[in-house]
Parts: sequence; structure tokens; C-alpha cells
Amino acid sequence: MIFPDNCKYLYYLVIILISKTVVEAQCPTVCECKTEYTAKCVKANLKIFPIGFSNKLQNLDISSNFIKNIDELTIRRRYITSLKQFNISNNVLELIDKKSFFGLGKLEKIDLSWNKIKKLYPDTFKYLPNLKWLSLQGNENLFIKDNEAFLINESLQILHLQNCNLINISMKSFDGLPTLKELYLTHNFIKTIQANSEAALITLQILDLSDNSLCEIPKQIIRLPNLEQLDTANNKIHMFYGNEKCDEICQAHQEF
Ligand SMILES: *[C@@H]1O[C@H](CO)[C@@H](O)[C@H](O)[C@H]1NC(C)=O
Ligand SMILES: *[C@@H]1O[C@H](CO)[C@@H](O)[C@H](O)[C@H]1NC(C)=O
Ligand SMILES: CC(=O)N[C@H]1CO[C@H](CO)[C@@H](O)[C@@H]1O
Repeated sequence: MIFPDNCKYLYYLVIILISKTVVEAQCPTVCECKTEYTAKCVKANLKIFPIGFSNKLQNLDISSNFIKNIDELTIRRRYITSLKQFNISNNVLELIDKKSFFGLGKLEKIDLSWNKIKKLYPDTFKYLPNLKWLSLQGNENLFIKDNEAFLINESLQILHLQNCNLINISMKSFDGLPTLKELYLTHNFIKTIQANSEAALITLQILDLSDNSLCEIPKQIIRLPNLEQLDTANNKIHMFYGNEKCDEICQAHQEF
């Protein structure tokens, strides 16, 4: 008999079509998703966050768009809580809610560079046990409190704060980041570093202060117990405290 066989093929065809539709439906039309784990929605003229992602999504690149805020429900309503890497660089983000990233237990890397963020709640990244890398580079009006921790998280290792128009830096601002290993502060206008915390930055290994307006580096910085690399090129430094450790760790091209 021929009929049941045909029927079988038809059955498979229907299954294939359905599963194809389902897979495609898991990618917003403005994005490109090579697998259900990745979505690229780059330079797509987006003003609002697209919908229709796979809930298995791990890597979302939504850079170079015009998205203005990520509110409390933006991410949760899209069921993308499996995210590991999130790139929303080069947008016009002004506002990130205190709870925008809550529940993203797998998130490791967040690129928020080149946006218009002025204010961040210290708890914004607090409940992200796997967060290792964060960039806030190029947020030119970012306000960093100097008398308390500006961000709190116990896993963050690498923080980018280049090109943020920072004028002075206070060690206390970094009090809430007890595992920080690399801090990039290059291309700001930093004139002073306030050494007002004993606990801050003790795990720091790399500190890049190049291209700023520093006249001196406080001894508390030079003596940070784990510091391996300190870059102070292109500053106005004529005074180095704690010279004994300086030779070991300073890079060659600084001016004294
Ligand atoms: C995020 O996207 C920007 C612009 O497309 C790119 O330059 C940057 O390298 C990306 N960030 C990461 C962490 O991959
Ligand atoms: C910068 O320094 C000024 C004067 O020393 C101080 O009032 C201000 O709070 C400092 N700001 C930061 C962010 O450290
Ligand atoms: C200092 C602090 O509160 N850090 C938080 C960062 O991440 C860990 C893991 O989720 C939290 O337990 C901490 O409370």
C-alpha cells in the first residue's frame, strides 16, 4: 500500500515545518540568531528592546542601536534569564533600573559602554554571582560617589571606566568590589586619587591610569598588596610615593 507511506512523509514534513517555524519564531525579525543560544541585533535602528528571543539565549549583542532604558521588566519579560553575555554598547541608555539585572544568575559579561548613563544604583549588579566583566567606558556623565561603594558585587574581576570624564577618584568608591583584579581608568581627566579606604582594591593586579592629569600617585595605590602592573603614562607625575615598590611595578614610559 502506498497511502500510509505517503502519509508518513507528510507527517515528517509537517513536523519539520513546525519545528522550523518554532526555531525561527525564537528570533526577533530584526535579529540574526545562528543558534538558539546567540542573537545579534546590531545596527538595527532599534528604539525599543525586541521581543521573541529563545529562552535558552546566552549571548545577546544589541549594540549600536537607540535603546534608551532597561527597566525592571525589560529582561524578565523576555524570558532571557540564561544570558551569559550581554552587549548593549553604543546605545543611548540613560536609565537602568535597580532591578534590571536581578535573576540573571549566569551573566558573566555586560558591555554598557558608550551610552548616556549618569547614575547607577550600587545594587544594580549585586545579585549576579557570576559577573566577571563590566564595561561602563564612554558614559561621559557617569556620576561616581566618592564616599561610598559605587557598585557592589562579590565576583566582578574586570571593570572598564575609560573615557568617563572622571576628574577625581576615591578608593572608597571601589569598596563594594572585593574581588576586583583589573581596573581601567585611562582617558579621563583624573587629577586626584583620594586614598580613603583601607579595604578597597586589595585584590587589584592591574591598574591603568594612563592619559589622565595626575600629579601624584598616593602611596596606598603603589603599595596595594597584589598590584602587578600600574600604568601611569601620559600624566603630570613628578612625585611618586613609596618609590621602593615603584621600580618593580611601574611601566617604563612614565614621566617623573
Ligand atoms: C560590544 O559591541 C561593540 C560594538 O559592536 C563592540 O565594539 C564591542 O567589542 C562589543 N563588546 C564585547 C565585550 O564584545
Ligand atoms: C573630588 O574632589 C573634590 C574636592 O577635593 C571633592 O569635593 C569631591 O567630592 C571629589 N569627587 C570625587 C568623585 O571623588
Ligand atoms: C557585596 C555583595 O553584596 N555582593 C553580592 C555579589 O554577588 C554575590 C553572589 O550573588 C552576592 O551573594 C553578594 O551579596
